[in-house]
Amino acid sequence: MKQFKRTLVTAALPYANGPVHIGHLAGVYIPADIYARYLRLRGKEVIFVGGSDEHGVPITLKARKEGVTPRDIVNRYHEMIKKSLADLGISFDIYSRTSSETHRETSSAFFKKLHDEGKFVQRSTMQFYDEQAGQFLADRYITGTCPRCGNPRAYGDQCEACGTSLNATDLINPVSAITGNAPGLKETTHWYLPLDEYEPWLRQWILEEHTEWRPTVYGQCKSWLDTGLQARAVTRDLEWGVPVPVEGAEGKVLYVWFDAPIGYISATKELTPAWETYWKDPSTRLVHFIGKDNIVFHCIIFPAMLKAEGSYILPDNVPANEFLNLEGEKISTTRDWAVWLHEYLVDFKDKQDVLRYVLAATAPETKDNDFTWKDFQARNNNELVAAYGNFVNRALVLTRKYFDNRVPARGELAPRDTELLDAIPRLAGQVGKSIEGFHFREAVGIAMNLARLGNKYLQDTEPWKIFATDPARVATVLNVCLQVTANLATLMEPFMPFSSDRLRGFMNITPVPWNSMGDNVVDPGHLLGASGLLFEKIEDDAIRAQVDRLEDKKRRNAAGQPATAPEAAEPKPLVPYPHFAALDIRVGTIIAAEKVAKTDKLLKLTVDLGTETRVIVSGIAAHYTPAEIVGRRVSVLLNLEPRTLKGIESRGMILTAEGADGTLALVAPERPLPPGAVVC
Ligand code: B3M
Ligand code: ZN
Repeated sequence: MKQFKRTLVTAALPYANGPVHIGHLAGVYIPADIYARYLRLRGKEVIFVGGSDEHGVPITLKARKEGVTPRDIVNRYHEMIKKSLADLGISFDIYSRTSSETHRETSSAFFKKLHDEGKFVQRSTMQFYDEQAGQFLADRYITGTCPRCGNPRAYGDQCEACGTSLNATDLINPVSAITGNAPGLKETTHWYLPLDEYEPWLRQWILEEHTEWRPTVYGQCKSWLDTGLQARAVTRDLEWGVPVPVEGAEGKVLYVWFDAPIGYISATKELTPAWETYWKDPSTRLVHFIGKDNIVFHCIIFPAMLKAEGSYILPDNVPANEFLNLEGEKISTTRDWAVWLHEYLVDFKDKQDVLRYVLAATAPETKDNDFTWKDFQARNNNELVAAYGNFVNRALVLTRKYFDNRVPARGELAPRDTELLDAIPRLAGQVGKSIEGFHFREAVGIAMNLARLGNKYLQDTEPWKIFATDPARVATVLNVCLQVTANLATLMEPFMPFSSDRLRGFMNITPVPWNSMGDNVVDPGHLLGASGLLFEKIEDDAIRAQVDRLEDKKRRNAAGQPATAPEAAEPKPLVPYPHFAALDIRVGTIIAAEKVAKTDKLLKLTVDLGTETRVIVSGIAAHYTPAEIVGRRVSVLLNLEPRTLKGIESRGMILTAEGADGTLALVAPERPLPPGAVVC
């Protein structure tokens, strides 16, 4: 195998249109973090980059649905995703975002170079257009039946069911995701990457040179190559995105899947001035962690872009995971059928490692897998508490009890003792080999085996029964146990960093280097720290609450009620009184109302505030018609910074309330107060 000097680990950039859930974690972020942490522990040169994918139709669809701007959406979710991943211990060296200026410059320059070197083909074609919405329908703005697998909800650029990348005109029975109408066709010009020209090279690079890739990844690539590649448009008729940096491209942006992978490069630029060493020096190993629906973009399209550009290295491996289901059903954001990371971190405070462990131990590495709360509870109680935690706890408690909390000196080792001590470097080597082979389920299982062996050793030697008669033997047994315990803190670190830190605190030790794992890592006489429980039992009621929450979602979905916005359940952080007092909220009366063109969500309202009237744009067109809202009293937040929505300057905000079932109502005084009355 080729020798590399350093590793560049990337994790797929989550769309900043919603929180992350356990599917994202199991598919991408936990395996990537295990891998990056392991390489650091081995003393290897590694950087781990990620960030939010902030362009593309998923963002603008969400903004349209909420009647806000795409910038509002990405700012909300970028911070939420970044914080929740950090709180789970996903140890990015940088978590950036593709709306950054560095990314705009980097992706524009990348496109410009290919354009100026004639690597694109410019074509005018008929593309789907929604007359009522007044826009072209690209990517998720259009859905239809996948010509390859029959999935009825394929998107204009990809079918997530079979992973195939599509041109919108490939879809059968296409429908506009904006109005639901059957779309018309309208001529437009775009720049295409002629993937077909890279097919011979891709066949050689993947099918000949990367036979070591996961069979699921290799198989998908082979199947697309065997079907034959087509040129792919890398620009779009959209407003939100990186503007196409060439003449004649007004109103066009880079296709999100052209700019997003370049986000890995931009993030690296923001992280280190040595970014070119990572991206252009062939002694760097590039590894992309992704979900299976992203394989075509990371194994076919992005490599073709890199090849066309000519100065970059190519991915050495792309260990894509399959999908994780939840309680037997596909995870779904729209149906709110998910375990959201930010909610988990509140409901299971300080149990980050339990989720990391369970998702590593059940990772969908070779086929889709299923997360159940029952299994989550069982693995915590029967493996983390009963094996790992129990072993560590007894070793520490008995040492405190019999040897004044100091590591006892040991006597002659019995074969039983040597057998356990020899298992440490052997199993550590196997864990390392599994991680290096991207077999993380296997790796965490082997690591847990060392804890199980320790637990069994204690149960077999029963030191608590023989201390009165043979304290010297007990000293030897506990010395052996404490060597194992100190090694476990390192061995478990890639999977469960929080408990490893806690365990080292209990032992009052610095980390045992991975390359030094084995016997004699804690010296006789060493004073241990204050100990506690490494893991706590998870009781049935905590699991019942989660299962009930899912049952309730299932009922709401069955009744056709919209799912609760996951973030709505979250109480916002406390604010100091002055922050509230700074808000200037007044009573107003709506004196005129009209729909805003090119959107079905916004109303332009003229509001009488007593001493003045204002124009305010509000995202309530799905809930009120202009006719029925004129004359209504409203509460208006006056001193909100003005914003321009669809070309209209909106000065203020109409306060509304939304119920769990999606019903929306105006917030207004329940008595007839005059316009201008102060709300406080
Ligand atoms: N934003 C994630 C997805 O398809 C996509 C990954 C980009 S990685 C460059 O859900
Ligand atoms: Zn399909």
